[in-house]
Amino acid sequence: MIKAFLFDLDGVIVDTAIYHYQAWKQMANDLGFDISEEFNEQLKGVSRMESLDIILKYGGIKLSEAEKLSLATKKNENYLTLVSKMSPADILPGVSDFFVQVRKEKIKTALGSVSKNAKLILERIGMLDDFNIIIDGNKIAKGKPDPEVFLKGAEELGVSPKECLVFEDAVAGVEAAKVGGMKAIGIGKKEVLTKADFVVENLVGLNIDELLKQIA
Ligand code: B16
Ligand code: MG
Repeated sequence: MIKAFLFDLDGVIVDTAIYHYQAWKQMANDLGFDISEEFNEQLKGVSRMESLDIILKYGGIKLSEAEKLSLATKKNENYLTLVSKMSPADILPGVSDFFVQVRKEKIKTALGSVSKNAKLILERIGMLDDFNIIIDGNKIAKGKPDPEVFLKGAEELGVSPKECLVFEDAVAGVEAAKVGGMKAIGIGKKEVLTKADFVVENLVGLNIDELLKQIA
């Protein structure tokens, strides 16, 4: 029996991937190379420092830890400038209606994001109060596909992993949910999110009762 829904942030509630991409692209360009939007796909759900390592490897650049930290800080400043303009209008289609159902059905909710900026983004879009628990990059040591972020969410909500349903758009996120012993709804393409228990394009028109039947 599912008692709690655990939501990823980027790509499920809001689309911040485009801002992460713009800020990383700026950094890469400053270093003398470029990254494509396709390349950016593999950074979804991956932590800030891990993302930086992937980009630097791609650009064939080796740096000291101090230099890397300085680049990550600068990227984050640029990213924060971009997300500071976000508002409730940036909530992805179907999300608000879905949360009306979630409240009606009295399902517990947690946010499970590896972003250290998760709270700030929820504040910008006016959804801070929609989650009983927020697990973000400041509370975890390991990023997805490690299940830590979702297991902590379940623990703080007082439910077992098998009572949780995770909503994820990233391959690494679906993997994290499954490794944690949870069911996962993939948001995106079936061909990409192959390990999800059920895949939907987005949350538009999604009915909770029907969804739970699909994964029973
Ligand atoms: P920050 P999620 C993730 O959020 C993003 O998908 C990923 O691209 C980003 O690198 C990561 O957060 C860290 O974000 O730099 O803000 O700490 O998908 O887990 O909600
Ligand atoms: Mg995501």
